[in-house]
Amino acid sequence: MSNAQEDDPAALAQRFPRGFVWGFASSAYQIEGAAQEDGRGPSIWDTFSHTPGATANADNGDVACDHYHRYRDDVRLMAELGARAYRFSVSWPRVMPTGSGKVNQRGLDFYRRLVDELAAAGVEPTLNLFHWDLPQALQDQGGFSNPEIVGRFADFAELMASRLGDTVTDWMTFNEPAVYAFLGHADGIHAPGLRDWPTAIRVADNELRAHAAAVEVIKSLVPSARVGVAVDINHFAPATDSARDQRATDAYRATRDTWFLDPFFGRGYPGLGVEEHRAAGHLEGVELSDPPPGRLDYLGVNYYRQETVRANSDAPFDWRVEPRAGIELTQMDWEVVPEGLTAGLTWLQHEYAPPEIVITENGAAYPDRRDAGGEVVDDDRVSYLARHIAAAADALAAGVNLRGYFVWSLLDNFEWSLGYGKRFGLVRVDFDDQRRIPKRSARWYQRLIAASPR
Ligand code: GBH
Repeated sequence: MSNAQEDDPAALAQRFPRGFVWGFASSAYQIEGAAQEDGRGPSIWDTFSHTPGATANADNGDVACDHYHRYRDDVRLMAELGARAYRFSVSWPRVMPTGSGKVNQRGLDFYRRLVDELAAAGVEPTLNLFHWDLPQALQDQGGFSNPEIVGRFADFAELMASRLGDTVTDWMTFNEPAVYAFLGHADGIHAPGLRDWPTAIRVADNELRAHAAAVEVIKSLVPSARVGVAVDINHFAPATDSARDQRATDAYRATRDTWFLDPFFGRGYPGLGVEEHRAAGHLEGVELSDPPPGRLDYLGVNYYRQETVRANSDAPFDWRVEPRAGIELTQMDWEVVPEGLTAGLTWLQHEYAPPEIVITENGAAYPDRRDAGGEVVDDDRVSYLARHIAAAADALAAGVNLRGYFVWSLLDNFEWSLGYGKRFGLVRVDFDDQRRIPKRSARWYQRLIAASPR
């Protein structure tokens, strides 16, 4: 599919204000590799990805994109593509091998080198503290289901803020706390691989408390810091207009998205979500009290797709998400619905009025093709990005206070349980020799950024 926005990213760029932040996003375990180097301790993702059957093809992050050794080249590449910002996460067990107590200076040195390199290249860092790779030693004490994690997380935030606060202004506490809590502790398809709803609810609660504590720590040590959190917001659509499917869709949102958003904005847990989780038995043995809000300077939004929700029955928590017949899908079988991004952003603006919103992830996996000349032809990705960036411009035009857009991702990388088969990069990585090859989409994004008003 081709239209003007794809052919002319420069015109699309004009729909964004001066100073709009264009960036790339990544996370530590998905790209760094060097899993046993320079004193790094094991994380729950090391344990999980080495568990037979846990990941596709038994893939793991031992080597990944070898970014730990190649970060200079990767920063140079981003600078060449014109990136104004780079969102990365810190591997907690690289800087604190057992998650508390002893600090690993060599691990800290890596992040110092990385942010210095970014500064020299004119790329603004956004440092995310937690993208799911909890130190295994903390998991051995219950991980995020143990309330003591709140203090441990605050100590980790203090370490990073005190060491890097002179260079890093933009901070994030958590990436997708719902994915971490629910996929990791109820569905069992992410580390630590548990299947117990009351545990997942406790994990979510402690994430919210740890977020609030970390915000205070970062702000006290780095007064100029701007602190945010990234939630994953898909566009929910009931499969039919039946009351049942509508009810399931509302319950899904309340038990998942607003389960975090309401507390973040000081409203406590949503009533409908509490009712639904309780009716489903998810709160057995859990004493729920509303967590304190964390003062957010911006809300990060990760948007990928529409989820079509169909009720299986009238029983609580009994629905399924499956693609609508005939709809355009990515390689993940995710429904491509760019208007869902506009709708989600305008909803967040009206419902919660965060000081600012940043799209902290958006992107797509496709089976990229190399043509005879060696170019990686990923027109599907170009089309996906063009339409979603246009949808972001629509949100701006509708009054959303949108400040930036981070594409997921710079590099093809370790897509968690799905391993290396799903490629989200604008830059191809040949995992045999670690060669980086900018795809057509990287050149398209480069033209967009170059044309956007500084
Ligand atoms: C975001 O997750 C993440 O922040 C990022 O790390 C990730 O790479 C990116 O999006 C793309 O997925 O089929 O059982 O393995 C979005 C939530 C979590 C959805 C992993 C897909 C795979 C579930 N994603 N999930 S499974």
